[in-house]
Amino acid sequence: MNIATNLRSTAEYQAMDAAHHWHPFTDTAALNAKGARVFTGAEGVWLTDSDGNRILDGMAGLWCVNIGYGRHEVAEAVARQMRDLPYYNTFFQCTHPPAAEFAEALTAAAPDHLNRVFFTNSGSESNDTVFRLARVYWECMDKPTKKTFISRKNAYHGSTICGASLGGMAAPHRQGGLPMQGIHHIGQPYWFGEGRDMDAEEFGRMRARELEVAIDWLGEDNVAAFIAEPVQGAGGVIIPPESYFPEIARICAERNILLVADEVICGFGRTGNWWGSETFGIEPDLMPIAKGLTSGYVPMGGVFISDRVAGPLMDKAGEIYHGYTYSGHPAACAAGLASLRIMQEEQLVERVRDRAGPYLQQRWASLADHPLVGEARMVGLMGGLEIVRDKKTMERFDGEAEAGRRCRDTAVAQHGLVMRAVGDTMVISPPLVISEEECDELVGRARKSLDGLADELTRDGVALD
Ligand code: PXG
Repeated sequence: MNIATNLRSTAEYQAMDAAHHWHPFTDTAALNAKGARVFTGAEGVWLTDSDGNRILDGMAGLWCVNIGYGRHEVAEAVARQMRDLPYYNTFFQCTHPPAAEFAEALTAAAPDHLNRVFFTNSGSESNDTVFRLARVYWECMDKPTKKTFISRKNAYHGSTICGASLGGMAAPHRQGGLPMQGIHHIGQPYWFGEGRDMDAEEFGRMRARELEVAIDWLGEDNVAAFIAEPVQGAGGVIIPPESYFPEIARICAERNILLVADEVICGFGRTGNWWGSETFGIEPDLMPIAKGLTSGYVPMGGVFISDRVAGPLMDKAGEIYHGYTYSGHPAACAAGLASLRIMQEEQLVERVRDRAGPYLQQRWASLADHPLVGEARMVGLMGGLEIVRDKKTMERFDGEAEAGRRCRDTAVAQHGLVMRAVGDTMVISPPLVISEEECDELVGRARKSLDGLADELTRDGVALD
């Protein structure tokens, strides 16, 4: 609680913000008409807003505060680093202790074949880096025509031009003439949304085989890589059927296509293993990371580079003309190291795998008996819940009912719970430190939010079944 440090009223912050702050992914006019929610402090899984409300953060910020809020070890590590060496670059054959130590510690925690890490400042920059490195790799392999990336519809890979183009969401592509050239999208393994008339495993194999069809169509000599989130996060916590990734891995290997696992959300314990790639049994050639890398305390991203890719790059590429002023920023590395140590010392990943994950999964699954819920799914500590109008037919509400948006708003305003709405899919991704009691709170509040949604829809004359 640090209300005391609030120097101004909620209304004053909202007014300043409305006048001068342009928000990401926001309808600015709509936001300014009502004013932003002002957050002032946080501890563990609990946020405090400027009116003194305590809100359970079911989203770990934006899928990132894996160690939870209020870990002073991180603040102290960053402060110490800022006093010793607040900045130096890692260009021009220079390094510094936090970059070297963090690179070593991270690659020790990564799968065995990933022994190098390039640092960025965000997940988007990580994916831009992947796009460039993969193409340079194929140039080194004397296959310079291998340039196209295959991605998936409804994927999220960031907001730079390349990241937004790799992403497969229709709305961002409608603005500003995206996607850029050289990217092809195939279908996603979203069984509840798109495959319920089929056996889930059969559907998973079918969607994976779209990759083979796309490679044939584009020509194997033109395809550089396939990129996928192990579990699509922003797309609605889409957990692929078990059949999906083995088939993807087979196709990438047979067709000589790099496999990129975008672990920006799934990395650092989210799926109950250190890496989503482990959960789904794949060995990516490049692995972008961010978010849980520093638990969001300081902005940072990175790309793990496999031995397969690093070898030819080192042997043949010479200088690769790619890097960011803040690649390996000392304060970010210090934050990352401190966060990683907390995860390791407190065995947070094992905790998610063995205790918190199974506990919340079972509690979350209990929501499936709610009249508005078509499916409640979860892996590790990331969950999705499908709101439906008719539980028997799984028919959804039409978009105008705005069921997801209403549920989210009710959750935060009436029941003190942050959930995300992806259309009519509610998603959660709480800090990995969430206790069993807090899991109960989360699910209890989610249920009340669903009840509130039902009342609101009835009141507004939306037909329920
Ligand atoms: N890849 C994945 C898989 C992501 O989830 C990015 C890349 C881009 O990271 P940066 O750090 O550039 O934002 C992300 C980010 C949402 C939401 O509403 C999700 C993200 C970002 C913002 C909002 O679910 N994921």
